[in-house]
Amino acid sequence: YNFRDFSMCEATVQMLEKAAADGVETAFQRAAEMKPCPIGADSACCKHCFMGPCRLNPKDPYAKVGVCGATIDTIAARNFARMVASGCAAHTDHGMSMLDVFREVVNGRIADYKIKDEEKLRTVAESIGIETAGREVKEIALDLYHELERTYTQVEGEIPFVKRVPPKTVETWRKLGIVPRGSMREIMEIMHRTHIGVDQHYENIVKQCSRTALADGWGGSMVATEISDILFGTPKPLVGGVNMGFLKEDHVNVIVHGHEPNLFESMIDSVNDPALVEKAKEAGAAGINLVGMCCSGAEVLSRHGVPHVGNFMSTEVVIATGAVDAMAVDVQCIKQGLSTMAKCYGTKFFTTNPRAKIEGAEHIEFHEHTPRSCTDKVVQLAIERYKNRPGRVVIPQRRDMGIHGFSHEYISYMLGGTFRGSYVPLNENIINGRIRGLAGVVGCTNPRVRHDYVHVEVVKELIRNNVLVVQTGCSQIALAKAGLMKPDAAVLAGDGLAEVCETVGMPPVLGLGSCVDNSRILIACAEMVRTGGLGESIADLPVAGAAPEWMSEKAISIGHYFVASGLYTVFGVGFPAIKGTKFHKLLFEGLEELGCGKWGFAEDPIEMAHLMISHIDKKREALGI
Ligand code: BF8
Repeated sequence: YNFRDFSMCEATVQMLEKAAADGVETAFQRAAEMKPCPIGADSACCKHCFMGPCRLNPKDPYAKVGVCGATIDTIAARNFARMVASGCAAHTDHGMSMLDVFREVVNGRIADYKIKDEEKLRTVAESIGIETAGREVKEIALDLYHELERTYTQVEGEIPFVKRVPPKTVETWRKLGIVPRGSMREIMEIMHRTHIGVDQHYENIVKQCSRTALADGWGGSMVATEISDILFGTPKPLVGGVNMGFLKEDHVNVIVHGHEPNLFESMIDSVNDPALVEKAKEAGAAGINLVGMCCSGAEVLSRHGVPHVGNFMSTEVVIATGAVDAMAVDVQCIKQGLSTMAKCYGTKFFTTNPRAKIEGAEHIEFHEHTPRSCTDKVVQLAIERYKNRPGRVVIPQRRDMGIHGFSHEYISYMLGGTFRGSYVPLNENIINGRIRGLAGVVGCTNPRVRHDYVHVEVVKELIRNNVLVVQTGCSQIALAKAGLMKPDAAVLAGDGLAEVCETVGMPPVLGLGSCVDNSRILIACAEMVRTGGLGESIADLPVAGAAPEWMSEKAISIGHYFVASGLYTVFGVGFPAIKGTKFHKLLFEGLEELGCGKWGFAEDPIEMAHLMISHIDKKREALGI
């Protein structure tokens, strides 16, 4: 293989070469050797009952129906719905774990964490109508806990954060019957409706997709973001480093990879514990080096500036450095292949969450009441491995510095100034045309396309056309490695955007954190509407989204909550629907006619950027700006 075709990340290519020389294969090779099933890729198969599995012909989708009579529209809509349900479940279960920690902290049952950001606690509480004036922090926090619990359990009526949605957008949702109840109810209903012989009208299935996806974006994901900010601090811009060069040969290297920030927060305490540092030194190391990967990493990069060594498609190859003494994982996007990889290189590989055990990994359970018993043990075992490092260590010498940690609060502060934090300047710059619009470029990396490349090219084309880009997750890491998270990247921006960046001293690409932090984009959109001058609903905004290298079901849920919220969202790689079918038409055209946003698709990054730009221009024209 020519590994440069696999990835544009130099460090990843270098480690792919090393792994190949060591006789070890990764997801890149497995993808190249296993072409996607052409029927499954078009979502033309159904295995919801055992009269099948049934396969339709993607080239002639209406020629056949399943054994039960299900049409291509029913089959594809049901498959899509189950992806939304799973993605929503992942985000909302993560949010619920954060809420569990919050409840225990508020009740004084966890000593290791505390409410770090009281100001954020008050703002979030006020945003959903909780009285804060003259009240104790604990009282407010308890009320907030009970309100937010409804995000999950509410049987009837609207979830709390619907109060943050622009009224006109909520009006559309009410008209369509898609205002979310608690996510448990919505996910349960999707699973019921997609069972054999229940909902067999693609329009009705898509309706439930919207409702469930909204329970993710304005529910579970938003709870995860807001509670994490309250407990661990709201991110503010800071200089942070990305890439494999942040591993240190003479240190004990510990990687945390996954999604829930509490594991990482406690690991930060463990690696700074003087007794453990002393132990590392006794073992001959200069110290302990903690770095992150994937979304856990993106979150602590934003919040604390902890270095990040790579996104989803770098998680296996990083182990080929031989420098990783321990990798601790919790939930989501953890490849089972890591277990084999860790075995090959003698890396200690630990699962920590009861929801996610992996054959071959050692399980050290993380309990939020006694978190250090897990993280200290991981560090101790990492020190053991350092002492007996089995092989040669090769660390790609690449380090990319950039600015990270732009919360939606900080965007308003940065553009509005210390004394009048507001979205007025952003809106003004959009209205006067210096900024053409806003784009959220987010999501995974996927070995079906050249790693990082589509992200980087889409974003470059957007900023060249004066579109301000906000980012999360693995996409943010791709752009950080490409050097676009620095203020001097403004030279790559069009004149208008460059002028704004230079005046404010900000990069043209703003990193907001992990995938659940896509909820920050929703809040930014709500603020833009509230501020005025850009229409009355989210669907009026000159804003678009993209997940150029998506792969996870979470990405589908995110894409669909963007769409249901009113945004145009373009995916790359492939799309699980057949062009020309009624289901496809509904997602790509019909939803917009109903007052929502719509889906788009393009494989080519330049085409993808221009689909987004045309949409932004269309919205500008409708606004008369
Ligand atoms: O939630 S961007 S590969 S790490 S799914 Fe996974 Fe995709 Fe990365 Fe985080 Ni999001």
